[in-house]
Amino acid sequence: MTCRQTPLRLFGSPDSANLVVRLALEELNLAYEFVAVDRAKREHDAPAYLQMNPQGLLPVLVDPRQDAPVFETGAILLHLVDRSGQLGPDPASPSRGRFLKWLFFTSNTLHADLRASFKPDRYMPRPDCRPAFIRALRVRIEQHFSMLEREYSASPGPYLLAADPTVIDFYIAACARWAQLYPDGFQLKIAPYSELRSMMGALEDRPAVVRACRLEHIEGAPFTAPRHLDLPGITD
Ligand SMILES: N[C@@H](CCC(=O)N[C@@H](CS)C(=O)NCC(=O)O)C(=O)O
Repeated sequence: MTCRQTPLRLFGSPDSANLVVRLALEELNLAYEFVAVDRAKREHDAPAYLQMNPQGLLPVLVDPRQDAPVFETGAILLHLVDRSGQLGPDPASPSRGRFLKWLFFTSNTLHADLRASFKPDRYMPRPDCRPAFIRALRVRIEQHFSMLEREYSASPGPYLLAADPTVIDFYIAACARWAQLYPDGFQLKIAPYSELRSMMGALEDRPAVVRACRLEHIEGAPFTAPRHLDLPGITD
């Protein structure tokens, strides 16, 4: 009798935050099932989905070894690093603190500000205040990328911690992709951030990144020359 282990299950929609998790899963070569959630039909608001993530946000990772579904992109990434012992330093490593602080910065600050820039109406209901809100977000987001650019310049590179990528690089590259495509009223210009750009170029050459992007319906150079997806329901 063969005993088949239940694989990981990733819930997501093309080019949503699940992209980051997919990049890590493909790089780790882990078996997983992708469960498509139709954002146009607001399937992430359905009771069954809210039981997994009461925020109604993508992504969710169901790991049969865990006693509950995992949500929050940063938490899922850290879980995958700890589970696999790859794509990030272990807790005893001297670079663990550096790894954690930039992972949390990316999740709590960069990704959070980007989210507000994609949906400013949810954060600033008054339309007359929205242009000023968007301007402030733009300044913050550019400062975040400048800070990251300085950190990449200080690394022997091309990745944040050194010669090999960690989940942080995938997360930052995806944030840079979205910052160039989805903010309401502006697009980040990536050219001035040359270290970030070379890191993203190096990622684009990795077979796992090519595979993940194909599965997410992303065409062309996903980070250095991103293009909108021609699919319904992406940003609804
Ligand atoms: N802090 C969350 C943010 C996730 C997030 O913003 N997900 C978006 C897709 S990129 C989403 O589910 N949007 C649906 C909505 O806002 O209704 C995380 O890191 O997982």
